Amino acid sequence: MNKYLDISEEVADAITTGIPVVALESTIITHGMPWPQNLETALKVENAVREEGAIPATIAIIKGRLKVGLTREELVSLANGSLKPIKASRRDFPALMAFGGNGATTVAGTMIIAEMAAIHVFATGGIGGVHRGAEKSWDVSADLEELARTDVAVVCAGAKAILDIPKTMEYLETKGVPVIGYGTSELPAFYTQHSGVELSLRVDTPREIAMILRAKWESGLKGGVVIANPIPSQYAMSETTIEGAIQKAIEESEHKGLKGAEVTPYLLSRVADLTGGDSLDSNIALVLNNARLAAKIAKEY
Ligand code: PSU
Ligand code: MN
Repeated sequence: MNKYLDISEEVADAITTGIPVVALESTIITHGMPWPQNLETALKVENAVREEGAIPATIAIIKGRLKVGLTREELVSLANGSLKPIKASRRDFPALMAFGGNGATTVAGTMIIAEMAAIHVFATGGIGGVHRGAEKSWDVSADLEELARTDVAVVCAGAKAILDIPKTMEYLETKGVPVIGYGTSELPAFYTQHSGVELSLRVDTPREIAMILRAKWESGLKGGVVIANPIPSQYAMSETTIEGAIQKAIEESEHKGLKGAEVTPYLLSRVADLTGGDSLDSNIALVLNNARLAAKIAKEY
C-alpha cells in the first residue's frame, strides 16, 4: 500500500470485504460552505450514504497523511477552520506530504486519493470546469484533467453556472470523459435542472451506470466518468435569480483581481450571500441527493 495513505479501519474493512464505499470530498466543507452548515452537511451526507447501505469515506490531507475516512473530531477541526487547511489539488500534494501540512481535497484531489484506496465512486456537489472568460484568464479547473486520467466516477449535479458550461463539456469530450445524465438527456446546471446542453448519454438506473463503469475499467480505458444528477425540482432555484447573482459575483471577483484557486470559493460564497442563503439550501439538498445516488451505484458496482 502507498506509504502516505491512512485508511480508517471501517473503510479498510469495507474495501476488503466488498461492502460498497463512497468517497466524499473536503474542499466543499472548508471552502464551499460556511460554518456551521458545512459540518452539519458533512455529517448528513455521511449519514445519507449509510442509509443506502454503503460506507462513507471522507477524504482530506491531515498532517501530511492522505486520509480516507475521517473521525468526527477530524471533520470538526476541518469544518471550523482550526486545521487551517489549504484547498488541495494535485499540484499541492507533494509539499503537503513532505512537510506535514493540512489540505482539504478538491474533486481532483479526492479522486487521486480515492483511486489509491481502490474506491471507484465519489459524490460531490459540482465539479470544477472551464471558467467564463477562460479565453483571457486560462482558468480551467484541474478537476477536468483529473477526470481524464483517474479511474473514479464522480456523481455531481452538473457544472455550476459560475462556469462556462459549453466549454467545460467540450473539454470533457476532448479528454474522452463520459458524461452520463441520470434520468435526463440535458446536463443539469447545479442550482437548476437545465443548462441547455444536450448530453450524448442518458441512463435511468444505478445498475446500468455500474455496467458502464465496469465496461470502461475492465477494458483498460483509463479515466473518470461524470454522472450528472439533477437537483430535485423542489430545491431548484429560479434561473434569473441565480444568473443575476453569478454575474455580480464574477464582476466583483474580476474587480478584486482574484486568480487561481481563490476564484471558485469566492464565487460560491458571494452567490450564497447575494441569494440570501437560498443557494446554500439548494447546495445542501443536491449534495445529499448525489450521496444517495452514489451509494446506489457503489452497491451495483
Ligand atoms: N463546485 C461546487 N462546490 C464546490 C466546488 C466546486 O459547486 O465546493 C469545489 C470543489 O472542491 C472543486 C473545486 O473541485 O471547488 C474547484 O475549484 P477550482 O475551480 O479552483 O479548480
Ligand atoms: Mn481555477
